[in-house]
Amino acid sequence: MPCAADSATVSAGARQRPRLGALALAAGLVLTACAPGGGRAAASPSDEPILVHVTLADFAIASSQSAFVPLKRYRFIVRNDGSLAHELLVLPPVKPGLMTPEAMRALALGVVEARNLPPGGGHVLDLAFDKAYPAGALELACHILGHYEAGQRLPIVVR
Ligand SMILES: [Cu+2]
Repeated sequence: MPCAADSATVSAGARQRPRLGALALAAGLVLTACAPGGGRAAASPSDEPILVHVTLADFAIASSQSAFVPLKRYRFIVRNDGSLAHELLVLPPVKPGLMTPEAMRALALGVVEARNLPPGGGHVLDLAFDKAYPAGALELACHILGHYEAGQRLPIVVR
């Protein structure tokens, strides 16, 4: 399967695709990952995003909340307290090696690339879930080789 080499390091894959990062930088470091029609209504002062604090470690993910509501706006404040770089993907569970990093990014509702999450680093991800996701359908995950297998995933629900 060609996926094995492709998923060897996500950071390598990310380096080949700087476009998203450049856009994120241009957008003021806020990577918005909203599905069509989901939560992109004009922000009003009374429509502040709900802050979600996500902490990455070697090799775990903790979040201030793991249950969400469709179409609400969330602002994920992501911190990497680990000694290694990590990434954060919001996507359905994917077994390691089954998908390329690119395919996972196409599937993901939101991504913070590893280059933006060095040890001690942090990043912000704005996200609105387009619909409900029952238990088992969605998770926060780091798919850098070996990290997911080591337990760096956190199931979430949207209902
Ligand atoms: Cu990781």
